[in-house]
Amino acid sequence: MSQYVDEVLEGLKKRAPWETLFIQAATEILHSLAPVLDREPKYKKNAILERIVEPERTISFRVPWVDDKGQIHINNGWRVQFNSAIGPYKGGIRFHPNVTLDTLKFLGFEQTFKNSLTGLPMGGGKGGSQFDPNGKSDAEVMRFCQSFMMELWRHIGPDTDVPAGDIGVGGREVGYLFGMYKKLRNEFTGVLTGKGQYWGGSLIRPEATGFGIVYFAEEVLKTKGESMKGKKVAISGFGNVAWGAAIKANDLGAKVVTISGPDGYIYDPDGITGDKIEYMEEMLRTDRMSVAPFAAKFKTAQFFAGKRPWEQVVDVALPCAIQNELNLDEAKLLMKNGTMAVVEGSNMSSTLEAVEFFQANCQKILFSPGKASNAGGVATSGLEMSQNSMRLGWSREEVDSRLHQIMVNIHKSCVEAAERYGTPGNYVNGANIAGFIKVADSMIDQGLV
Ligand code: 2IT
Repeated sequence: MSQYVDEVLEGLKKRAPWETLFIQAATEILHSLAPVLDREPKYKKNAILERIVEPERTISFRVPWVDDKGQIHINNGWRVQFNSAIGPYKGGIRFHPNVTLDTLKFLGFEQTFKNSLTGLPMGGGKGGSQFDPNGKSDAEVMRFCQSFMMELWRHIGPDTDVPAGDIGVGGREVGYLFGMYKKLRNEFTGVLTGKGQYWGGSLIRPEATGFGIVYFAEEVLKTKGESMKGKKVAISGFGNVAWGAAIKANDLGAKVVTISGPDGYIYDPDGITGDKIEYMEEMLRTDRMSVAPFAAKFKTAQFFAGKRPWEQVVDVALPCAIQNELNLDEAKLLMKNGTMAVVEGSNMSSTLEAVEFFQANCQKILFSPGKASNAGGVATSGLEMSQNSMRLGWSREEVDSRLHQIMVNIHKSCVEAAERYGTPGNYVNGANIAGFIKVADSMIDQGLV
């Protein structure tokens, strides 16, 4: 069956050889599926691989906006509606200067499997723009978001496609997007998640991705009779995901010694706690490109310019910044330094070579792919959708306990699927297989559409 996998991958490379991120994501996922395809001929017979790698719909639009000086700018806007076999399209919107359609295809494809793993009825989608919110005024961000929604509104809806935040899209942006949707549609619905707490947002949604990563890491460590307590932890990034992970790692008694930005990383042997975590939010608001100010403010912290935190000797590594932020050399170094677990927080944090290395060494270093360990964010978005549909809101404790249970369940699904298909301890295979089966069987049930 690996021949079927190779044929489909070759087809993708031929159609769009420039889509390197999407091809990377597809290669990792499809390679994991070979044992399932061997056992179940129905997937090849129904051309499931050819169908699942093709987004159901891709919307591409112009986003014109005016800056504070009156100058006109044009950006691209996209929404990739990847797969709706198990629920409405669901996934974030990313505003980042490097975003291309390739980025959003990789993210939408990953999202399809991730959302399936949550056990909630959500299909996969992703959207975004190369608009760079860094250095823009609130008014400029508002005008951009409004212009973006002036096209997107006709393609989304609470039962069709429910976007949320991602890199560069937080509470402020979701607010501006929601406001314009509501005005155009004249409807107050749960069309976006990550909303403000007074207008339909779920408690814990801001923390959820980071909390979920650490809940997952705890489950991963448990398989070796270990826990987060007393562990030295390297986190990369300093945005929403890194922030939530740092809070929960501290809660569980671990010591967070690094965070990072595009300019380098911070090492703080005293641990990043309390007001240092609060300061991460302030830095993000000021300049998304730089963590250097952290070392100027906190005397125990050191700044390593142009470096990544994976050179530090730590027990647990949580990459929480962006795709391909951990390469093969760094994977080898982490293992050499005795790191017990690498639990991805960003989507596709590790390069394909690094993932293959981790898979080959999964008895020596535990490795979890983002689509499993960062699924707590979208899972809590799913809980926000449920609360919106019921027109009521759950307490922090209720949402947090559901989130925790979902992460425990995802971990269990990954472990069981990896064992069932002959690769125990391989969370990459486990996540891809468990996510795939639900989507693929639903596609078969619903016929060729
Ligand atoms: O990558 C992700 O899972 C997200 N950006 C969250 C998506 C969501 O719909 O909450």
